[in-house]
Amino acid sequence: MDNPHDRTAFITGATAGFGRATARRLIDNGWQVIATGRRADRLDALRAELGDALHTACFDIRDEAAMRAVLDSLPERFRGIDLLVNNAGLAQGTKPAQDALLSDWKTMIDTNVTALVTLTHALLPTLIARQGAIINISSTAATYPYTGGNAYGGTKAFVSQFSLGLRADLHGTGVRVTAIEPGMAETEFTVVRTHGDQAASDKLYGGANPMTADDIAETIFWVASQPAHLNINRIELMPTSQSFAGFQVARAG
Ligand code: NDP
Ligand code: 8X3
Repeated sequence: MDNPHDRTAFITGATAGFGRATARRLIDNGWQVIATGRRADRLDALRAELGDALHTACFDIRDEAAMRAVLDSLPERFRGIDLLVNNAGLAQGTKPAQDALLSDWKTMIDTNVTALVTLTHALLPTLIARQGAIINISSTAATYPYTGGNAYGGTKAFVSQFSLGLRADLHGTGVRVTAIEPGMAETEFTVVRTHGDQAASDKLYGGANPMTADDIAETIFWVASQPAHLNINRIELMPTSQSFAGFQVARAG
């Protein structure tokens, strides 16, 4: 965006990880931010840290009525949203499909897909009116399957393809859309994925020298800082320590 001053970003999932780091990065660079999440204490701490440029909204993003109430009650100063960062999301479970919990799959679909499209749909009129931008946080899991990735990868494939579909539909409106597809990054993501099992969480990314939340915030900030004539369609990024494996082969005998 040409002039970051007086620009407003709506960031979902700003109580931790990528979303919180992005709120800091944008406000440091003159933006106003609406920060959301379920943990009120985290939002209060962020407000105390970042001051008046931050507006907080505490709600479960799966709760459509709560989401709409938040949008309807935004202070006047925060109503002109120029950037939607659809970041709130999670993985739950690491087991193969046949051992996975259906409840985990439903939680991921409700959060990563249904809530994301609901919020996007609600904010499209504002974003079109302001020729704004949407940055959707997808994952390398959208493209590269791995054992235990099942429904999580499916939700992120949706996010990446939905981003491209939005690009097509918003053609000519001036609204830009980007999917950011990170690989392993150190946040609370793995603790959530393992349902709070710290030892199991440590094993997932332990010793891997993963990316940081600031790496992703920097990427989001870079995308949001491009001039209006330039749309970054998608960015895939990984730690240097992560790359690709071959196909599995189950051999007879
Ligand atoms: P964190 O667990 O650190 O942060 C997740 C954020 O999402 C939190 O602020 C959390 O807030 C919010 N959130 C989750 N569920 C809900 C909900 N039901 N309602 C409202 N907010 C919710 O993870 P990351 O920062 O790593 O994850 C951010 C995004 O990046 C996710 O979409 C994730 O899938 C994606 N991603 C992560 C990667 C990684 O390796 N870390 C790699 C690729 C993509 P609260 O709990 O307070 O509600
Ligand atoms: C998170 C990255 O590789 O753990 O989206 O699925 S991965």
